[in-house]
Amino acid sequence: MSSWGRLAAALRGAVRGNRALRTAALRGAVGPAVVGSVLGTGLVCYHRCRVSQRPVSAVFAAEEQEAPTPQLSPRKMRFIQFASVVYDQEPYMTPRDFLYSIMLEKVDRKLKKRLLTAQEVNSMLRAASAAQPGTDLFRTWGDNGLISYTEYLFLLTILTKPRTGFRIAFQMLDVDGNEQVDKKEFLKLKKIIGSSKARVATAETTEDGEAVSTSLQAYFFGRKGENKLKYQEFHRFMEDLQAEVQEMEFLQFSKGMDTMRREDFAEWLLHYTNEEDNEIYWENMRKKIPAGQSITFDEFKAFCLFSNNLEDFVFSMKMVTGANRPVGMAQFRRAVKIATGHELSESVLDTVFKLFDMDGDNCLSHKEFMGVMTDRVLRGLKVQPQSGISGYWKCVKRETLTGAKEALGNGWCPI
Ligand SMILES: [Ca+2]
Ligand SMILES: [Ca+2]
Repeated sequence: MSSWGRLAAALRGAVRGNRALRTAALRGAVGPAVVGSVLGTGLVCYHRCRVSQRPVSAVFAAEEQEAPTPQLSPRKMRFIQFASVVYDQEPYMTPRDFLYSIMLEKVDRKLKKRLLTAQEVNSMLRAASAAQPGTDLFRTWGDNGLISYTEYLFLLTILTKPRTGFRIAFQMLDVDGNEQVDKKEFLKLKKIIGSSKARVATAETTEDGEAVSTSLQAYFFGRKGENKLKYQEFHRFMEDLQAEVQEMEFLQFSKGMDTMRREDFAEWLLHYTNEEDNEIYWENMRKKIPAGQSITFDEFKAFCLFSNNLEDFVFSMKMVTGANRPVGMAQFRRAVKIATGHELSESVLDTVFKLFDMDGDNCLSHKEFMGVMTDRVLRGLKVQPQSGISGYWKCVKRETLTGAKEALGNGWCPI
């Protein structure tokens, strides 16, 4: 196995390792403090809603009491932590909650979850069915919308997938292969990535009716669920969502300005990495990166596109170097171009190289770069994945690789 082949293996190991670490860290952080804490509020509420089916008012009154240990995945705990509304005893995220869950490590909730009436939900669904596509869709919806847990999982996967996976994702949704997805097919995906049998049973009873029950369903299929979703619309939705989150992250780190300084970009790069390790990177930055240079939104977007294509990058890197050695900036640039079809700007490349080059040889080894990038890419996915969701994307990936293999012919070497 060549160096970059090992890198791919290491990358997979690192992702697993990081996930395990994160999961452990999350458990450590929330475990003792869960009851009576902000997160505990949601957990206790959710758990009791599900288990005892008691009225929500009684649940909220009982928030401070001890609760049995809930059997919830870390990702579900994260969903409940950020979800700010409850309808029919189920917690939901608003579109604003979803964006916050991507951008923020945790939410410091000062208010209780809002209990929605049927009338309020109807008005949200009406608004969602009339919404126009765009890169401000979720921000326009704000708190005026409902996102279910399974949709949250679905949206998270969209954020970190390369665009080559969009077509396959659509085809998997389009069960009967008629080039459009209807509401019934969309709900099947929800069952695929749903967390448990109990959850699926609930979904069936509440969602098999004619009407739509969440903002995404209303947006894709209309208020009565009668519309069909075409690939073009699906692709646009995925692109817009990626762009919307990128724009918000850019504005967060540029402090609302049109460009971000190179140190802001470095801060964004290191945002989701292990804090204990970061001081050495800041030291690198202080020593090597000149002040007064900035990065535009387009340069930032190109880097985001690249970070969603890391596996393709590893593959193209292997083709570019073909040997067991760290890579210089020129080779790195070329591999990025092959993997994404786009160039990274000089400022972005230079920042990446100077920040992550730990041994000062002006090259990046896989250890120097990929360890940090895998953390970076995981973003809101930093908890252990659902088996359903990873199974779905594993299938998407397998199909992508099969296509790549056909395209590359004999030159193919699996990573
Ligand atoms: Ca279909
Ligand atoms: Ca180096």
